Amino acid sequence: MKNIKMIIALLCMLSIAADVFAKKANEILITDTIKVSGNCDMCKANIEEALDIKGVKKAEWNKDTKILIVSYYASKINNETIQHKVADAGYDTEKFKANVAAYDKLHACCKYERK
Ligand SMILES: [Cu+2]
Repeated sequence: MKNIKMIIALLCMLSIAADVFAKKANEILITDTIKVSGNCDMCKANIEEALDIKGVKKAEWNKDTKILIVSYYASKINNETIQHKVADAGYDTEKFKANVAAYDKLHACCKYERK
């Protein structure tokens, strides 16, 4: 009897572990491309650092194309929040204008032309 209870308990734990595992595997990874204003390698570092946050798996900005390629988990973050984070760091995105105070604080070489 004791053994049966133990086995049942063990099976329960296993099924919980399997559930957690399944949820992890089911996480939807989205990759978006977003146009972000900027000039140089320092901008690249700033933009990518602003996206060093929970839910973002990878962020890469290209200074020549001004395109940010960002991969993120749909359950943790969304495109809009990501663009907000970039705008908060002082860079215009497709959707949001940069935070003015943050823009003013950018290094002289990073002060891209604002439309
Ligand atoms: Cu720069």
